[in-house]
Amino acid sequence: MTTVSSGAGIVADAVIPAPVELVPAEGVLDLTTVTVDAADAVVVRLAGELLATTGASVVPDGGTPVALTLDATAGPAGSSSPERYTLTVTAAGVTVAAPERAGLLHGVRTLRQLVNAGRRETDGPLEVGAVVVRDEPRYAWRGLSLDVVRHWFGPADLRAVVDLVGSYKMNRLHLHLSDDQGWRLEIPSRPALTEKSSQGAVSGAAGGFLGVDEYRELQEYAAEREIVVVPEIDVPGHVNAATHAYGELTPSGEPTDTYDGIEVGFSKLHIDLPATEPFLRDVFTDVARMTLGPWVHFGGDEVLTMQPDEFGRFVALCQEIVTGAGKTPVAWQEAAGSAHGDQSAVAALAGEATPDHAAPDDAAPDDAVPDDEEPALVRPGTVLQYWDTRPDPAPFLRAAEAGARFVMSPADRAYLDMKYTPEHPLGQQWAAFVELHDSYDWDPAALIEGLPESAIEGVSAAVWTETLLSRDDLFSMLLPRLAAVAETAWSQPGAKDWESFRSRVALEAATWRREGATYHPTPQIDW
Ligand code: TNX
Repeated sequence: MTTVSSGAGIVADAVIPAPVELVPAEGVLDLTTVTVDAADAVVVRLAGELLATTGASVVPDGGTPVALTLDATAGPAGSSSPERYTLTVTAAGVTVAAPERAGLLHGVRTLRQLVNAGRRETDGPLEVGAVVVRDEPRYAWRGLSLDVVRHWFGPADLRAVVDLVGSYKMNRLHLHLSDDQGWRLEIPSRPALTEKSSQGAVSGAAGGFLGVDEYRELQEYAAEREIVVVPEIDVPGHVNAATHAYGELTPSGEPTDTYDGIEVGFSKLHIDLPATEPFLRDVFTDVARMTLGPWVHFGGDEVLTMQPDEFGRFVALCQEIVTGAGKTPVAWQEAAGSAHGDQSAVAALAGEATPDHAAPDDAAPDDAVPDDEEPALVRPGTVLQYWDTRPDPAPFLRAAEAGARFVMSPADRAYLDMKYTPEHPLGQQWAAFVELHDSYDWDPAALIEGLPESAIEGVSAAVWTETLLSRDDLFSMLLPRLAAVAETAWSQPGAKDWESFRSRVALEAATWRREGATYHPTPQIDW
């Protein structure tokens, strides 16, 4: 990226994630009063809302013109990304050109950061230096995975998260909606899930759930901002909320007790019980029907006490149901057929780390490890979310060959529930301490040796909420690290620069302060 500071108070190097190309020019534009013009009324409204957060007055006409136009020739030379855009600021006005509405919003997001950077805290002038930005993302999937089970975050918090994610041009919000402690999405065909299992959370905290209408409204709110909600119902492990609601899912027929601890890996479904397949069909068919986006995540992680054969049957069945319901399946990396077979990897992870990831007593025997001849479990197009960087890469290469796509969430970089440092009051530490630089300085294409870059769909930060009780707790783990993961997902490796990022984060923090967003003041930044 070209980076220049052009004159008093006008900061060009202020954009997170770093754009492909940013060329400052002569002149300054006043944005105290703006008038947005676009063919699409929703785009006009959203652009107005975004620009109003800078302090600009948005008026129907007569303000500084901000013209948003669909234009297939926009973006960096040779770009074919549907999200590309060109932002042009001259002394006369602003234009954003993009082939699709996502690019129009991205251009306005960039403009907003440029205005905010010049303005710093509350008092600076509402102006921006002349500039041309041509930009496109490196990866199509740039997301945040959020656990709303261990602690419940309701619609207002989720809308705030959508806004935050969007401000860094991320476009997926993956919600972890079921686990041992609670069930967070109304399923019309299985009402007991939320009637009996939605009210708990970790350590007796209050639960909650999204009703059918709330779920639709949240997705619509996100979709307006070009963010797709990806729902996760986690099976065949992490299912105590389900077995509490429906005793027929357990071998004894008795419902399990509620659970409010933070251990993982102890609960599971049983493929051969007569109630299991109808349950999965009902749940995933309803979730697919209620979901606006193309993906449904069926979990598949940390099933520590299941034989590989049974696990493989679950993976096949879930993919069949989700695909049959018209959606693309997403699953944690275990669905590639490695970690569930190679219990040594999971047990090692557990043993070294914390008792919360305790090794199971009845882990599968070593001879359960699939050999190289075994066919991949995943279907072409299935998206695998990669989190544990330790297992043998062979099953992932096999999955890629079978047509699987990869979303990278390496726990030691992108798990934003990890403590920043040993002293950090919130978070866990089983994967690593993850300071800002750790979440910045990694390459998604270098994680799995031998994986072709073409198999990488993108990057997702993830935040698990065992220790996070409030929106402030959550935001203090997301900020500033979400900005680092967003840049890793959007920007080409050559456009990333840690020293530049440090100064851009410091500028961005003025916006967080002004908008009341809690962030962690890591000593790695000169705030
Ligand atoms: C692992 S990584 C989990 C979650 C926990 C998290 C805590 C993965 C797919 N599952 O169940 O909440 O660790 O950091």
